[in-house]
Amino acid sequence: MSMTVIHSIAFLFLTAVSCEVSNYSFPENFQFGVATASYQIEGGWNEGGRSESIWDYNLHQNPNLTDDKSNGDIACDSYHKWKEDIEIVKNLGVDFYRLSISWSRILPSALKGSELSTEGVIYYNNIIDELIANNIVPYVTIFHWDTPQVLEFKGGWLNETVIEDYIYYARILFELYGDRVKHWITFNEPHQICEQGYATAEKAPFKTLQGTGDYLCYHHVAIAHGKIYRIYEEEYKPTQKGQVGITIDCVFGAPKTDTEEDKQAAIDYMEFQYGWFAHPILSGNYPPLMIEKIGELSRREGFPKSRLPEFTQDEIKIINGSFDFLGLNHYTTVLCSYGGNYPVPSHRNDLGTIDSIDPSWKPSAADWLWEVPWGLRGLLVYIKDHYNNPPVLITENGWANRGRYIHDVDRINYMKGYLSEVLKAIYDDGCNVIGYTAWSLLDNFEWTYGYTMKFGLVYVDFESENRTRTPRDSYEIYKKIVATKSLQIY
Ligand code: GBH
Repeated sequence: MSMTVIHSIAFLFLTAVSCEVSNYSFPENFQFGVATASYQIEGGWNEGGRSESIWDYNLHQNPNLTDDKSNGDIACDSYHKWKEDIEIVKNLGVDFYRLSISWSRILPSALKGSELSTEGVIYYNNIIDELIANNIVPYVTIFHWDTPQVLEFKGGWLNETVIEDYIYYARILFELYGDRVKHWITFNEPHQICEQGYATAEKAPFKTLQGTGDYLCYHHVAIAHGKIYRIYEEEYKPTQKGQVGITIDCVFGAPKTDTEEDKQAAIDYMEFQYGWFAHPILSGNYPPLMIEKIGELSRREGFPKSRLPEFTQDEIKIINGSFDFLGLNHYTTVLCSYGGNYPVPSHRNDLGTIDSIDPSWKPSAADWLWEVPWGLRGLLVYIKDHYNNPPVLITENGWANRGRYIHDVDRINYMKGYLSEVLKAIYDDGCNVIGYTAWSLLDNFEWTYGYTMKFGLVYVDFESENRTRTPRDSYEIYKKIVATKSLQIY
């Protein structure tokens, strides 16, 4: 027997026995895709007149912000290798490619009214044309965390004038690319933009305004989202006929035990961690529980009014129902109970629960990611039950490891397990799930983990000047899943 045969048998065995997969097939119109984000893959940080984003600026100032003292100056070098990337997407056979656009590459001066960068415009134009020529539908995220630093100098998402700057930028994208791009995602993960960016300082711009800056940030993000949704609906949709959604991430919260107290803790968790973002868009305002609790705590802390801002009636009208599909990024689950010792004020203190994990859950290389496939089903059912079964597009899901790890059995098992739960949610629970996106196409700049954390279906050698790409086993397996719309691939 040759080595390759022995290897394939071992590989088959490992992937076949380790999890039970669903017998259902994905619906005919179910869409499969793969995702990346501009700062994480592009590099070319100052090419074609691009200005610094908050990530460039902060990491240039302080390399110690990342585990490996790295930054996205070169990353996967997709600024030069975009054609090769699209070839890899094409061979994967997916229906769509979710990419994001770098604001400061399109508008180096960023402010409303500022000039376009011709080279930046051409870069994305080429990508969009090449995708379409290869029968891959482009799904474009307008904002994936890379605020132009110019805007951050005036307060970033804490200053309401950013709403008009964002609208100016998004309109330009509709004008430039809307003839060919029919799927727009306004924001990626407002939770991380606002909580990690302005409260816990885990992401750029690394601010620590706990329990205030986070709420103000999302208030502006929600208004910007609602306004641009209505602008598209009125001015572009009649001719361009596309769809606009937002991507909200959620770590599912389940009760730690089946006591009434823990069950209530999990309900509070979901309202504060998901409802904070989803409720305004799906139901018109912040969850009543948040309004009440944060109002009460703010008064006790001596604030003259609630730290959670209030929407006007007009804003509520604009934001309520501002989606054609609901993007969902989901990776993991936690168990909830009351307690915890948090700074006052802070969002976590407002919530008042503590997260734990079940020791039987399989850990990934990332300290926040455990394999808990049933959590995805629980979350999909939660969304269906609380928000009238909206069309949900899973815009990210994936597994972290370290090193080259081409035979990534862990990632394959994770993907099959989570996709099985998607099938159960669709057929057994009646959830309206319209598609699934693997994060990520390539190993890339994983924010403060730098290049130490790998999410790619494709390994990238960051030591090589060429940033050589090598598909992992998970790439081949996902390809089969996509081609057969089934998990029974052996
Ligand atoms: C996504 O965010 C991003 O959209 C993407 O850019 C990124 O590369 C990918 O995931 C992989 O990380 O327990 O307080 O540490 C994932 C969002 C990040 C949400 C980690 C939960 C843990 C919070 N998740 N976070 S904490």
